[in-house]
Amino acid sequence: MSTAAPNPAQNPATAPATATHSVVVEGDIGIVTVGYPPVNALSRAMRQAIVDGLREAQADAAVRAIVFICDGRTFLAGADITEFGKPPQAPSLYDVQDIIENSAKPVIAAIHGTSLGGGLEVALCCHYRVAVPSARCGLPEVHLGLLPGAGGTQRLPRIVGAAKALDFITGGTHVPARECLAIGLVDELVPEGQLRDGAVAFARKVLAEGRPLRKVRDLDDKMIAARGQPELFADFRQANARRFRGFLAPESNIRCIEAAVHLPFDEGKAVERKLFLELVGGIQSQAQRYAFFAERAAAKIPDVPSDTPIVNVAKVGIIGAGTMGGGIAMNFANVGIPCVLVETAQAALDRGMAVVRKNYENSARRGKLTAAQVEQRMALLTGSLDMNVLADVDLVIEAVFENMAIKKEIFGQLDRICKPGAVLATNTSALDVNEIASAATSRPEAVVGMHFFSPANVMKLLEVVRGAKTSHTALATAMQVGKKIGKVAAVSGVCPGFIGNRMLRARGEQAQAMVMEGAMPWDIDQVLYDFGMPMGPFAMSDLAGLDIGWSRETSQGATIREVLCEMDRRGQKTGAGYYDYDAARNARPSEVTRQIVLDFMARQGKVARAVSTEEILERTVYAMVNEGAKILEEGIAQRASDIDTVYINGYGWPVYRGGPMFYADTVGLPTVVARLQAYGDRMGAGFQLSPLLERLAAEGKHFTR
Ligand code: T1G
Repeated sequence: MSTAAPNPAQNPATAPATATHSVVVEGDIGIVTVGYPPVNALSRAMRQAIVDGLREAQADAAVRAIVFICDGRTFLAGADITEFGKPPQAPSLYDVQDIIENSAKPVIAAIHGTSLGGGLEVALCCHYRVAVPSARCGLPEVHLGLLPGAGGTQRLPRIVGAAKALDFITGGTHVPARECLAIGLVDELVPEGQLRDGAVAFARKVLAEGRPLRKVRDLDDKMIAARGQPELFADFRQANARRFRGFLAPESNIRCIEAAVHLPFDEGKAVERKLFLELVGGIQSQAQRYAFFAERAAAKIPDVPSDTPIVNVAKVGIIGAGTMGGGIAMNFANVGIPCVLVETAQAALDRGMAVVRKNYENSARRGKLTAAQVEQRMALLTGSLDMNVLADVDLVIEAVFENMAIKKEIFGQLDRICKPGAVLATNTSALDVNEIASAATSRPEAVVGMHFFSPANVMKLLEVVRGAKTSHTALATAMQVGKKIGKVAAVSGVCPGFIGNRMLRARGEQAQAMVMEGAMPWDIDQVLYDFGMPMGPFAMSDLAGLDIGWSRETSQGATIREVLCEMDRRGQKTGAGYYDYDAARNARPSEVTRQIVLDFMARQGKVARAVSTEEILERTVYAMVNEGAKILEEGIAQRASDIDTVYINGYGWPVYRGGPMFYADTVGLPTVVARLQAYGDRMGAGFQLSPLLERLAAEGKHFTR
């Protein structure tokens, strides 16, 4: 258990010291190649390498045009994020760009892998850009709580237009090369695997056709055109208000693009600089940069050697074709891995397959997939009622409903059917993985938890649950599979609710308790919504259905939830739960629920009191933090930043607050402890302050640094 998140900025050991450059002259073309593994981030060393390479080529009389290309698996992946917050060092990114843009010889950027952030901003200073079809370009700074601070907000709109730039920059997506060609960002696609030669041929064409030294900064046509559309920005703001809620960076990005439209280049760049500096020093960007590294750190398991053998997962089996099973299967079909779904009844299998097809067809209707891609994915999914079809799969994921006896029965069968070396995973969200593994008697080491979140084909998070006997191979395989299917995987030990649900329960207990003290469900939800959560616990319960695990036969009206269910107020699906819902499922506070709560309190002799917004926030969030600290000291989570990665990717925690543990550090652990102690008995009989939290607070330490 380490409290500190490994941050490369603080672990210079992870950052290689040097960057490389070379200049090769082929006829009258100078090829400048630079490298700074693993992703060619624009560190000081890399900036220097680019400057040295360019100067060398520019000084060579034989050279009439320059191809700028990167070594390794990608073009420049942007500024070196580990350098933020440190004193700037020369050459600056502006220096690099000036040498390129003001070159007397045309400079052609040759793009492969990803050209991102400052990397694309460097390419935008080149006079031309070519790419291989598999390349992607993007300005993802908004995901770091920033904006493209090296002229990207001024140059990109001049090429793609203001409207496209708004989507491109506030979306922060990695745009495929073909689309970049279509919007003019790339001038030509060269054959896959022939980037260098293709770029040299393009450079020769530029010389042969006497093409100009085209500076993007001088291209004003599209800016002038946009001046005639004042509604463009207002409409964009309105259309995206919900998506940008709580974030500071999107508005700053929009203001920069507005400046590009209305101001001369250098004045627009000054606006960009001012807004960039405001963001880079702010807590939101610090939180989002922390989340970036936390997500990458979560993939590392300190005691599992990096050369641990991994099972090559070429075929997957899924047991249960229900909502979870179907969603999980889609993840594998999406990356081309064949998947067989096993059910107990044909009707259930058909229903499950039909839901999967409907999901794909919905994506096709929204233009996310072609009809051919839908068929391609469906062709990878087969169904069976016979467990023996799992004899040749490399990985099985059991996704049946939460019943220990049934799961143990299944794992006993898998133990007999599956080939040696197969990984046996359970998607349980709460049951004891060690007990399930004990059923696979001959190979408990092959059992691991792979806890997906609903909808499993959409939610990013994968909690990989490490059992007491789980082997390094099974664990590392589950983590790698998670990355392959586009999930953010984090390791959890075995305990009720693992990391995420366990902390959620602590929050829920405080929420329920405060309802019995006078706060209404919608008061509590509003506080967490304003804090940045997509919805509060009561709205979430109404969405999931209040009758999960409830039955009229056993119901005793012992909780408000039971009373609501007895009245057939079971949530959105019945048009009423904690809230009342209109036909469009818009929620509004319910007088019925208010009366139920007041009656309930009266029956228990409780008197309602005013519960402040501050108390609601502190008791719910600090209870989670306290539980997170316990999870850390028990070794259930490897590091505090894993807990934050779980909450950001699986529970809608606003990334601009960095996660519960990072947030607690920003509030100050002494304050968290003092507030929890101040609430005293209100926290409930079972509430216990985490010794780790108390100790760190007393020592002036933090969870995440
Ligand atoms: N700076 C520093 N380290 C970086 C880095 C970066 N930009 N990008 C990646 N790394 C590290 C990462 O932490 C990991 O380290 C290793 O490289 C491999 O990364 C002025 C302000 C390029 C798509 O936002 O999106 O430019 O864990 O595991 O899955 O306007 O990395 O091994 O120790 O993610 O193959 C804008 C960020 C910066 C792109 C590759 N750029 N990177 O994905 O590998 S802000 C970005 C990525 C900027 C300018 C502004 C991805 C990738 P470690 P990885 P991957």
